[in-house]
Amino acid sequence: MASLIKTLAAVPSIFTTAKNFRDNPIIGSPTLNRLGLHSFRVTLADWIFKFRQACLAHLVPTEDRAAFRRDGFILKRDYLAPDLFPKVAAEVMDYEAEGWECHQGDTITHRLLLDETALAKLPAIKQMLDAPAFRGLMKWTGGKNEMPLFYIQRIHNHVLADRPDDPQKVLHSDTFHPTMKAWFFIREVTPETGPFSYAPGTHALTKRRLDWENKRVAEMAAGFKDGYSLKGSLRVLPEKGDMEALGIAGGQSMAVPANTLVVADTHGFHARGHATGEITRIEIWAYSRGNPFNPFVGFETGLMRRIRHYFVRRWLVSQETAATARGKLPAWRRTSTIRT
Ligand SMILES: O=C(O)CCC(=O)C(=O)O
Ligand SMILES: [Fe+2]
Repeated sequence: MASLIKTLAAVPSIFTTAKNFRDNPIIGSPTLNRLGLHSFRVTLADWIFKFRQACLAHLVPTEDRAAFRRDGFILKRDYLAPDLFPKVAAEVMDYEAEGWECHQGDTITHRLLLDETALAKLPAIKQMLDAPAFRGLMKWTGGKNEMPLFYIQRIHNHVLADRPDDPQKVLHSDTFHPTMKAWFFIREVTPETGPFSYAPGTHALTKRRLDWENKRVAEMAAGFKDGYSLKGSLRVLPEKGDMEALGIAGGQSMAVPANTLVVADTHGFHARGHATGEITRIEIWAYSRGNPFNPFVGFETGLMRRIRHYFVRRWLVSQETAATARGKLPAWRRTSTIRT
């Protein structure tokens, strides 16, 4: 009875961002997925994303749209003007505030939310984020008439001794639908720094991709265990023959100079490259994700943005409180320390 109630309660999640094959009895239902539930969600979300992007196409030059459609990412070197970049870089390096860090494998990801309070102290970063061309690019690539969330992000590679490898270093897709993340690199990203890497063109929803996903979903229902895949972020596992099945050779490594912007659809296959030793990558990072089944591009006012930031902070605090109550460490831990 309890499991029937849990199953019925999960039905509406079909039309949300829900992606957990292990914990959600509808999303992970072998019968429903055999009948085409996973294909249906992936395909419908892809159509709706393309529709929303079409509504916002006027915001972005044709060549940028063509690159994003072809490759699943846009890479722009020398992004900021020579007078603005050093000011933005200095603000990023010097800004101190309470932040949050996540330990995954032997990596620490540290984030400082760029909300109204932060941006009031960071005029050069604010100028960058407010520029109409940048705003247009963020909105179109995210398929929403609203700006993503922005953070100052530091990736500290190999800082946690005796821990397994960083799971972000395995080629993966973040979720079942198009979703945007962006990185604006403040310092040069050398091959040693663990560059972002992306397999060009893998955002495209081909029959080959969908067949591979359906096969993996069926394998998981039959007992195949890969933790992150089960949680809805499908991993490309070379030992399972996934590279051949998908026809991909691997990620293109984005070892790039400072002042480079990368905007990617992380439904495509990507990873954090392997870093050599204890080394930090630092960037302004953007994250855009909404309900993939919402056909409306929406809009955003200053007040709505403040409310979003408030909820981000509230979520951070509540996951901390919930974990502490269970005697566990939270996924995101509050910290005032900034490692260099
Ligand atoms: O930090 C990176 O290079 C990529 C990490 C990643 O997979 C993600 O942010 O989705
Ligand atoms: Fe990812």
